[in-house]
Amino acid sequence: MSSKISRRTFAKVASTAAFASTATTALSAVASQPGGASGASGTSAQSTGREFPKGFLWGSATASYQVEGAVNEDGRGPTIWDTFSHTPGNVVNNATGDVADDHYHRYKEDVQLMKALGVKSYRFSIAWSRVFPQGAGTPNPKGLDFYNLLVDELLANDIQPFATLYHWDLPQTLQDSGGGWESRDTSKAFGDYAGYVAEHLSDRVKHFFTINEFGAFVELGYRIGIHAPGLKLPAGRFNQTRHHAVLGHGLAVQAIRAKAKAGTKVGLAENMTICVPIIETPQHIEAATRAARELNAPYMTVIQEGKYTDAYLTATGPNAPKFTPEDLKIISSPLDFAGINIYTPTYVRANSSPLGFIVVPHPKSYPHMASSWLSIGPEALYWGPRHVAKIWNVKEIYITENGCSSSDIPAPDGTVYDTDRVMYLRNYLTQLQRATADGVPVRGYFLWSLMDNFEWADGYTNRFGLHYVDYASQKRTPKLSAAFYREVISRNAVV
Ligand code: PNW
Repeated sequence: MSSKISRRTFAKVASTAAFASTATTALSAVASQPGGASGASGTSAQSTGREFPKGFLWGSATASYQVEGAVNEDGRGPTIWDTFSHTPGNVVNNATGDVADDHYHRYKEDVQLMKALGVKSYRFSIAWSRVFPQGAGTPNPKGLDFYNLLVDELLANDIQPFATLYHWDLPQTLQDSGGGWESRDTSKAFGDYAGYVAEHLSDRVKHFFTINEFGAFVELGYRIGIHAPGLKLPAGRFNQTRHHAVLGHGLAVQAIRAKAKAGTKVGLAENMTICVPIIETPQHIEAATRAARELNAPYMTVIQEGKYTDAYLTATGPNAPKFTPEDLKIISSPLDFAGINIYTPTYVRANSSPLGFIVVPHPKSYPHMASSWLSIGPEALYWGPRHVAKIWNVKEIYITENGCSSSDIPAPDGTVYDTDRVMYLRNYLTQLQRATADGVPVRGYFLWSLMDNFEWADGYTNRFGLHYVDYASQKRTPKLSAAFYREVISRNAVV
């Protein structure tokens, strides 16, 4: 290298000019043939020892309001996200989910994207207000029809449907009548809706998730106010809202058990705080394990244990939730599996405080993906399922979401070379493989997301998809990460 060119300049010139400009290839040429790269060839990656267990279920995920569009079709009732996104100032560029990915009309094409990836399962959510436009009362058969069609299309393509019953699009009527999840009536209505859906879909849908991310929609929607319904409730009312959310989950579990066909399984999809020991020593591991119980006290812990931890009740004091022993029994109704959404780590160390742990905040220089909250910590995918298996003896675990946002600008050849997403996924999957190798019973993984979509308050600015969506034309184009994921699936190994 000429001494006049700095190392950084050299790297930049080499990567952008010399190589990228010759990359006229489509992604099919980037990825090797399925299964063709194993073995002793000097050019193939070594994947021996990085395999996932036989039968590991690879999938991808989306949610109704983020992809469907068609908000005024076939009798769908308005939701808190329609109201929130249509209120100026709430979402970046005042974007809404009115059209989103138009998945409501393009679901067949989208199932083909899944088929090309090789996923064997798809996690989608059902829009409550399509099925019960008023949240309760008279069902709307046309609303359920869409999910009947989607499920049939998935099964015809050998893809197992995993349905989430609540991914944040609460019928507006329930918000108007009693303050949404602030009211026990919403918990009750949710149970009834869940039972109705299970009754009608469980001949073909064998896995249901009750609620997606208590830890996000309750906190962001009712305490911080940056998600629908945009409230900043005082502590007492807020903690009661948390309680009604877990109660709604429990009522839904009971209703599904009562109405679904035999063999139907039910669980939840929670974005637990993932406590990672700062160093893997016995003391820090023990501290992280204690932290995992305490930092998830209002949701996962009460669901698994049927009690709020003493520390949670002490900390909330006069603002603690009001509940009966019967509530706790409902909330902790036995589950068939646990789903965990995992994006970021929370580092924990042992200390001499009464609880025996303390959270170590991320330093200012800590790296994150395009979304500023999305701190990179692959070990979260090891410690999350390990804690759940160890603390609560859960025998069947799914990673119900993992993935990342990236700037995703198409190259001149039209492809998004999202090497940063591939880096993120490869590192996280390495830690997930480590968990399975250690005997943690992780049965499947749903990558968020199948395609770019409405990213809540960020609108369409943060892209999480394996497929790039041109929102003007609705064209979907596989990114480099789609080719990577296809390779992982076909080899059932980290590649
Ligand atoms: C999850 N945070 O949301 C949701 O389940 C998806 O609907 C969403 O698109 C995806 O993750 C990516 O954001 C989260 O601020 C939103 O920590 C925010 C946070 C975590 C998860």
